Amino acid sequence: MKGSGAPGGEIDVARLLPPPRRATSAVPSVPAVPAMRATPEAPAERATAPTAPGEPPALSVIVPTRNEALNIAPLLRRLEAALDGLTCEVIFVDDSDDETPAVIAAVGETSRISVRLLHRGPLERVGGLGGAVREGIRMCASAHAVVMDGDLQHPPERVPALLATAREQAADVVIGSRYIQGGSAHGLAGRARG
Ligand SMILES: Nc1nc2c(ncn2[C@@H]2O[C@H](COP(=O)(O)OP(=O)(O)OP(=O)(O)O)[C@@H](O)[C@H]2O)c(=O)[nH]1
Ligand SMILES: [Mg+2]
Repeated sequence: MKGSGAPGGEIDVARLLPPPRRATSAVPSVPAVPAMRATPEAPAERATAPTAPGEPPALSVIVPTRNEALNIAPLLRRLEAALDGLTCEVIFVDDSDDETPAVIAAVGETSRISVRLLHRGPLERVGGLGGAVREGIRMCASAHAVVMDGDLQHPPERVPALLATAREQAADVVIGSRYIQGGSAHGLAGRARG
């Protein structure tokens, strides 16, 4: 989707990131949240709904977004339904030039899921999509993170199965693939792409 008008990012240093941690199947205690300066490497985060103090969420969902305004509400609705009963945070790492960050903030206000937003301005978009995923992983409060696209090509309904596999097998990485038994390319662009 294309749009216009770059929304400004209000800087809130009170809601900055936990230190990077290696994902394991064990759920760690909550680390103290250090103060960090906003830099192009670690931009300040705007949180629409803070992660509850105390226990970390069971799952962090990282969604890189670039001009996905129309997809945010359906994505969050489907995640809410799919992850019902699970403590969860959704971290949007957004490099949009359209109204996507404003939509994330608005939808996040009423979401059952804790919604966190890191909007990167035009000069902060280190590494593009890959850099956004890396930032999202750095931000995770949970020991388990799932990365999914914001354009509804990755079905939120599959997330619980990914988490269950990670837990059951103590796996470091679990992937969904169209090539495994029962896999499907439904909704994806090209037959040849993985
Ligand atoms: N933060 C961030 N997100 C991006 C960037 N480029 C793409 N994205 C997001 O990353 C996800 C995947 O991007 P797509 O362009 O759909 O990539 P794709 O699924 O491989 O390609 P298509 O098959 O054409 O959909 C989507 O949620 C995009 O909004 C970027 O530069 N920064
Ligand atoms: Mg896509």
